[in-house]
Amino acid sequence: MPRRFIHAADLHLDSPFAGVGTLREGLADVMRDASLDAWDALITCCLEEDAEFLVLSGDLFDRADGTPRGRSRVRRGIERLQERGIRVFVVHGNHDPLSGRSPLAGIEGVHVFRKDVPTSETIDFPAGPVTVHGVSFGKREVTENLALKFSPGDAPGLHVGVLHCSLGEREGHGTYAPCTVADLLAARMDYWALGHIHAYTEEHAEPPIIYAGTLQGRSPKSGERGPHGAVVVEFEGDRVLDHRRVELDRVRFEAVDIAIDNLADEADLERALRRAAADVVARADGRLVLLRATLTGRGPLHELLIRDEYLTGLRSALDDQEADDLVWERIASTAGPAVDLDELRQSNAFAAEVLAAFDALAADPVALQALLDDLGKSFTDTALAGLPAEDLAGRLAAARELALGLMLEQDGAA
Ligand SMILES: [Mn+2]
Repeated sequence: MPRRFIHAADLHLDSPFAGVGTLREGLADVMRDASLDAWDALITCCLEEDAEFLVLSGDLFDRADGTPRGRSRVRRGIERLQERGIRVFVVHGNHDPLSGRSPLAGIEGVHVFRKDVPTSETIDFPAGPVTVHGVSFGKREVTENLALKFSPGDAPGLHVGVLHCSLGEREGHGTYAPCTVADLLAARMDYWALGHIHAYTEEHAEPPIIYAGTLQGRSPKSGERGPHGAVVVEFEGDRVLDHRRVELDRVRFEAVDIAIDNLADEADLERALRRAAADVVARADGRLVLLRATLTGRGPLHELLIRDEYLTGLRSALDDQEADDLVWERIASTAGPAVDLDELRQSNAFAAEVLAAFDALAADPVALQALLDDLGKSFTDTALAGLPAEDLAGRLAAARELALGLMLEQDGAA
C-alpha cells in the first residue's frame, strides 16, 4: 500500500471573487462560501485518501491575518485532521506574509515554517520518517532566491520542499522569490510542493516540481478557469510513486468560443450557446459554472451582434432562464462581418484605408493603449464587445470589425 500526502496552495480563503459582475439572486451565498467550501472539501479529501499529512504552499489567506470566518473554518478543518492524526505543514506567501504571529501558530498538529530561512521538520510516522522543508515569506515582496537556501540533510525517508515562489515570469503574477528549476533540483528534494501560480503546472517530472494551483478559481481570467483543487501524492520510503489532481472547487469559471460562420440567425446562435453551455455544465459535476462565451469567426450574424447593448441583452436573457448550476457571466465578441480582410486590404475601397489605419495601430502598442484609454472615457464597455480591458489586441480587432460592419451596412443601404 503506497503512503499518501496532499499538496494544496493559494487558497485565499474567504476572499471575494474578482472581475465577476452582478449575479442572479440566490447565488451570492454560494459565491461567498465557495473558497471555504473548497477548504472543507480539501479536509474531507485528506480523510478519504487516508493522507498522513497536508502541505499548504502559501497564500492560505488573501491578507496577512485572514478573516474571522476564514480562521474559524481553518481551525475546524484542522480539528478534523487532528482526530485522525493527520499533520499540517504551512508556509506563508506574498498575500499572507508572516510579519507577526501566524494565525495558525500554536494549533496542535500544525507546523508553520519560519520566515526568511528554510528549516526542516522530521516526523517519524508509523509507516516511516518524512522530512518536510519550508520557508515563509516575511514580507509581501520577497526578491531573494529562497530556493538556494534549501539543503536536504541526511534524514532517511521522503524529503518534501514547500515553497511559494516564481519560476520565471508569469502573466498576472508578481515575481516573488524568483528561482529556476535547476535551483530546485540542486536542493535534492523528492517532491517540490510549490505555491503562487494559480494554474496547476507540472514544472518537472522526476522529481516532481508542481504548482498545485489555487484550490478554488478566483476570477474569469484564463489561469483561474477550469478545474481547481489539490494534488494527491503517493510515495513509499524515499520515493514518490505517483501524483494526481483532485477537483475540490465549488464554483468553476469556464470559457467557450462559438464561431458564427455557420449561424444563420438569432435562434441558431442561441442554440449554439446553449449546446456549448450544456457540455461545460455536464463536465462540472454539479458545481456552479460561471461561463464566458466569446463569439468568433465571420458571418452575417455580425450585423446583429454590433447593435447597441445586444450582447449584454442576450446574456441576461439566457441567464434569467438558467438553473442553479450555470451563470452566463459574459458574452463577448471578436467576430466580424463576412468579408475577406486580405481582399479588402488590396482593394480601392475606402474600407482599405480604414483597415490600414487599424493595422498601423495594431503595430503600435503605445498609441493603441492611449487611444483605448481615451475611448474608454466616451464609450461603454459594450462598444468594445465585452472584451476585458487588458485584451488590447482583442478590443482593437472588435473595433475594426465594428467599423467594417457599419461600412458594409451603409454600402448595402446605398
Ligand atoms: Mn502568491
